[in-house]
Amino acid sequence: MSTVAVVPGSFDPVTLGHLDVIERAAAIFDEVHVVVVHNPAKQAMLPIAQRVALIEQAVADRALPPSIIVTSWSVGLLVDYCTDVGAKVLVKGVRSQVDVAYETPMAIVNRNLAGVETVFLLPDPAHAHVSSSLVRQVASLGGDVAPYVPRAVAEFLLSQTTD
Ligand code: COD
Repeated sequence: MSTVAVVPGSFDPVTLGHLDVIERAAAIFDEVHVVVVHNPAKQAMLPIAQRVALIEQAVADRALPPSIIVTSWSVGLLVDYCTDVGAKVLVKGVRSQVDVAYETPMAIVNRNLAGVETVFLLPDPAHAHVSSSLVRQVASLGGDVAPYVPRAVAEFLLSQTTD
């Protein structure tokens, strides 16, 4: 039986830390759905469709496996998406105790709601300090975000500031 996992996030924008988690999830599971979800607690920078397009481009540029599917979800619970695609596992990256504290209640609720387990992956130390909010801040102040994001994202953000 093939194993399906969902890697959810705001991905606003996708970073090298996210890509590392996506790539490692793809090495463990047969099929990985990268799902862009609106996080109401965060002020969005990019439209959802743009975030999906940038992840698709980053995955293609890295020649990551075709078993990675990139999409978005805005209707109801994330576990409803998991049930729809037959995913029994959510994959989250945890960089710190703050991430663990944020993710643990959601993991318990998602298991209670639909029997979906959450697998936590520790970050690659090279990217453990990277977050989308850091990238948004550096980009908005005109700094170089290339060390933190896939090439497609760096080029897109540069094009936005030079338009
Ligand atoms: N290295 C490793 N992992 C990282 C890194 C990095 N450098 N940066 C981020 N991550 C991880 C995060 O810890 C997170 O697991 C994931 O990547 C996505 O991060 P973000 O910042 O893009 O996305 P978030 O944290 O804003 O996304 C939160 C979700 C929208 C996924 C979350 O709120 C969620 O699961 N919502 C579900 C809504 C729902 O159904 N709720 C009811 C039941 S709980």
